[in-house]
Amino acid sequence: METALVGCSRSQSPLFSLCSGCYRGPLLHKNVVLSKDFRDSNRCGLVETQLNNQLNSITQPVRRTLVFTEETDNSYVELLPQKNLSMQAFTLCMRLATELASDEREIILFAYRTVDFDELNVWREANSTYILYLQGSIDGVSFHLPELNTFQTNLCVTWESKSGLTAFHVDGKRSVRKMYKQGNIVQPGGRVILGQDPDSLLGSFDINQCFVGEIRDVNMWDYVLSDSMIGALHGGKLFPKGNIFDWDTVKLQVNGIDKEIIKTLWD
Ligand SMILES: [Ca+2]
Repeated sequence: METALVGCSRSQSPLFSLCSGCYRGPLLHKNVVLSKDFRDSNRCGLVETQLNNQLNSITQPVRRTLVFTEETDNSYVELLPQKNLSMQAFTLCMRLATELASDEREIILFAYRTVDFDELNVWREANSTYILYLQGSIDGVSFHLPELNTFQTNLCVTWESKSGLTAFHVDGKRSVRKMYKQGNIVQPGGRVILGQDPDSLLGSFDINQCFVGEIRDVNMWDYVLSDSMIGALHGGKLFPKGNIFDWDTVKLQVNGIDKEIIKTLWD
């Protein structure tokens, strides 16, 4: 597939990863012409606005969707990160759809496990709260959020060690902020999987905790994205590439005895 280099900027703002790189993707619209202001600008706000306007005319590129069609206690998808998960802050986003009602059971949404700990886990609990756990699964921070349902929900969670501030975003709207694990550092050396809760490294799964439904657009950054960036991301207007996971390029490995129940679709 032909690739388009849509735009670059010389700016290095850490808040806008767009501003420190270029959009590369399928050449879907050959008539995109960047203004001289865009090419020469060092101001992220201007770059963001102009890129917004110009990307609005581009069709979204085709993306992978993982479909977990049935419950299993042995099959999962491993994500291979671009760099290790030694982090003092992060933003994790994903699009989820499930018909497992909250009064049925808990569901693991994202699991990063080291040998010793559930280092960074995200759950939808049976009482309809959402919980982030860092370094253990005892004292998580919980939020009351709208239900996941059969349509895709864009769920993001942000955390920063320095302040301890933690928040969820659902379809671009932020929850209240809460304090959690101030001073903690997410440790490297673990494995990231979707679909199962590992009680040991890549094992000890429980069929009553597995994910059933669809997952796509799993992106992760080792810094906190602003509310406006997460809102723009939800709207599909920007492409701030995740520097831990970039869903467009992340390597996925489907594993397990019943791995055929996990389908990879392109839509
Ligand atoms: Ca478990």
